[in-house]
Amino acid sequence: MKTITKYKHEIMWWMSRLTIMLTSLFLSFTLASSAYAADAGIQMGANGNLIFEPNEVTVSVGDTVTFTNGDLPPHNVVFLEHDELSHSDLAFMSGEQFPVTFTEAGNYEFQCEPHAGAGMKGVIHVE
Ligand SMILES: [Cu+2]
Repeated sequence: MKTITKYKHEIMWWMSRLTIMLTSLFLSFTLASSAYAADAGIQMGANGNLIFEPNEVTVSVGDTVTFTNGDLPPHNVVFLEHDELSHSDLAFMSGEQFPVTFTEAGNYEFQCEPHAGAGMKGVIHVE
């Protein structure tokens, strides 16, 4: 009888440990996703149109804007007068991402080279 009681205590101990571990795991995911949400995302070729969606965003210095390849590839992102931020390599796969981090305030105009003529352009304001 005594051994069963001891066993129960051990199970309870492990279950409380498991609960704590799962809770902290859940919290770290929640915090990570909310930190990501503070930055911005732009889709390339959104909904089968040759556009950036949105084509104008405002972010803070230090923020990262992630370009995600959507429909009608290939697309790229070329910033006017900012080669260091550009991703001139074409993205062919839907879901491919180009993260771009802005360390200086300013207005950054960009375009998709194959589709600039179709109006696939945008601007990012960094404050
Ligand atoms: Cu394009």
